[in-house]
Amino acid sequence: MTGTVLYDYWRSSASYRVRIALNLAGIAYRAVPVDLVRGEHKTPEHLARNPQGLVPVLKIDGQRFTQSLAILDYLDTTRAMGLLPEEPAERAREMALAHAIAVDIHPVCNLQVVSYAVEITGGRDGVREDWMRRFIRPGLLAFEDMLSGWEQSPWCCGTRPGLADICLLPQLYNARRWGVDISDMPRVLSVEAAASDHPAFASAHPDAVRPAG
Ligand SMILES: N[C@@H](CCC(=O)N[C@@H](CS)C(=O)NCC(=O)O)C(=O)O
Repeated sequence: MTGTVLYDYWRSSASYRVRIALNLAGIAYRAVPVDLVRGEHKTPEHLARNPQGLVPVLKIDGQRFTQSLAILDYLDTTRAMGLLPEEPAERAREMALAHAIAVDIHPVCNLQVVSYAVEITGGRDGVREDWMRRFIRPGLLAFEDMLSGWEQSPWCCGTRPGLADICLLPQLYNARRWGVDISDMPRVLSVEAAASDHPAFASAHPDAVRPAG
């Protein structure tokens, strides 16, 4: 295995997290799209990469990794990215922010979960949108409250982008995609503004990596 390869899907939040981190670390990579809508993540080829049948999968340093938070931890540790504060209490608080999104909001809004909710409600119009709004808005409101413990300048937890920001931005993309009202979340909105001006975040955005056609 040579070179860094990211198996991802342009709209996948977990993949978006890894793209941001690779960009922040300055690691060049080749993206191999795994189309979730076409079910390519359930093919034998992809299941051989990740038995969970999920993206992302990252090949790097001659190894293969799954689970975006584990991948972020590997990049942070091996590339000294400083994604988390060193002080233990601050570190635990920033991890809590990241987990509030990646462990609590994101899994219930995953494709297979929402598709099943639509299926068992007979495919009623609007179920997908209702489901997304039901979980994303309260989750982000709590995140906004959790941020009150930090001096924002301009990122979630200080002057440089960290783990919380890497988890937040993909979730905001989804919030906007599903019409979730975030207008009453000023701290979240200010992080979004900071990211829109940052090349590592901007070039990881789904619209910047969407395959042609
Ligand atoms: N905890 C995993 C979650 C990965 C995950 O759920 N990926 C989604 C895309 S964001 C996926 O592959 N979904 C396929 C499906 O739901 O069928 C991680 O952080 O990597």
